[in-house]
Amino acid sequence: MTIKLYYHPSPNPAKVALFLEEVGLPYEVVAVDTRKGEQHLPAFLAINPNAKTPALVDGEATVFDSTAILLYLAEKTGRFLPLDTPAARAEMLSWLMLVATGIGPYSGQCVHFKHFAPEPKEYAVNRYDFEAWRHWKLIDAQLAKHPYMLGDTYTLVDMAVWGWARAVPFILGADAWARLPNVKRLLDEINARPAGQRAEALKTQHSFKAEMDDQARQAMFPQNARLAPSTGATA
Ligand SMILES: N[C@@H](CCC(=O)N[C@@H](CS)C(=O)NCC(=O)O)C(=O)O
Repeated sequence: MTIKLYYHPSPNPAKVALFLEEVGLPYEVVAVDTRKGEQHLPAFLAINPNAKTPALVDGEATVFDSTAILLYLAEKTGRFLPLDTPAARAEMLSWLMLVATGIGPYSGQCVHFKHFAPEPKEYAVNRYDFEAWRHWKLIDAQLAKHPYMLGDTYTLVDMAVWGWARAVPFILGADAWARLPNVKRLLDEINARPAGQRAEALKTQHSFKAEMDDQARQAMFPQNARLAPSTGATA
């Protein structure tokens, strides 16, 4: 049975698309248009109760959360993992979780407050910009030591970084690459790989809503319903 990838052209689903393309496993893309609220449909919640993309169904196995999916696919295929030693595995898990719990959430909140939140937001922008930069500088320093996150070999951790690296100018600002040259190097290298190009092309093969209008804000920022209309956040 063909693997189904529940996908939106965003950082977390992109990581998984890249892995699938790298290993050449056949898969079918199921578009989940989060700006139309499709992540909240009962059929999707049965696959991912967290109402976020990506999720993956592989026969009897259902996996949600991009990091869980990367590990699932790496273990299933035996590909893009480091050496099977306690030390190498410990290093892999540490960096993979730093991307999952640091890069992803802080970059996501940085984007939210810079680009989508109503004023006043100076405190939040300052915190999340600071924390996003702090995490990205850790990744850049790691990539300054060797070509890939875990050394000389391209692994699932690099794919996890790639998913978010594509969005760095939107997260940190147009001039961010001058301060993150090693992240940029990895991004360019993966973008040039055939699998990177196929993963990137997925967004052009399915139609997704681009406007961040009332419907999109209600679907993606449901917390705003609790705010008074005068804040401007509910529109
Ligand atoms: N920890 C989750 C986060 C997933 C996530 O935030 N996905 C975003 C796209 S990158 C999404 O589906 N957002 C829609 C929403 O928040 O309603 C993962 O790594 O998969």
